[in-house]
Amino acid sequence: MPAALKIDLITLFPGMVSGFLAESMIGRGIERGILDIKVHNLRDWTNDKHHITDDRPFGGGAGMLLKPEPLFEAIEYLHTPECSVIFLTPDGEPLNRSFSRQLAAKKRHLILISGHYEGIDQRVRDNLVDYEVSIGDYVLTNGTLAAAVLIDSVCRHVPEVLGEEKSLTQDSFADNLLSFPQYTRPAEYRGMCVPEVLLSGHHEEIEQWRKERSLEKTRIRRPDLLNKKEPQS
Ligand code: 6GU
Repeated sequence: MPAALKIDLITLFPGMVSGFLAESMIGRGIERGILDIKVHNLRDWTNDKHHITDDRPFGGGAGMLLKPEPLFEAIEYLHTPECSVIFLTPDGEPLNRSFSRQLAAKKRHLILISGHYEGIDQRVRDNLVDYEVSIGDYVLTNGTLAAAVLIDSVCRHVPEVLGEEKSLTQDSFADNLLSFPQYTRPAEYRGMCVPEVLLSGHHEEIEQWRKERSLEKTRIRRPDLLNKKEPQS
């Protein structure tokens, strides 16, 4: 059976994600053949002796840009008719749950490009890239960890990857509310007690308590979510 989702990541730093891809839900998804995730070194698509991938910007200025040739050749090699190409960049559109879910639901093949934080030649962006994505308002030294974040957030929406694990319906954000506090045994630890209501067995009261705690936390931390009509899912 073909994988539910195929992802090719092009990066200068493949070692940054090898541990991530071997562990936990993603690691199991790959092991079980549900995910087909390959990491490619951009240097493999250079043709010169020194395997140069970057150069100085025309017009001057600080920093180095990824050259167009290796990226064009890499993407042409990995391209399939159904693939979407995503460039991870701090000036991209902010990643959110809705976008991750859509990718998981609609796409069978993603090619991810991770660049220097200084950027890549605009011709790659204009001609090859379908989506430009950022994971937040801060700058990382390169996009490889951002690509790992995107992979993680998309793959957990692939139904076969989630498997027996917890349903996604109780996630933070599922109904535009942050999650309520949770406790497990022991009921008392070093004098710290679990809220009485959770031990009471009264399901309606428990639901009510959880809803109130969620609302309270959301009001304090993310009041912007309370004004949203539609849940992000
Ligand atoms: Cl996608 N790349 C880099 N280099 N920095 C980021 C980012 C991406 N998203 C937030 N910061």
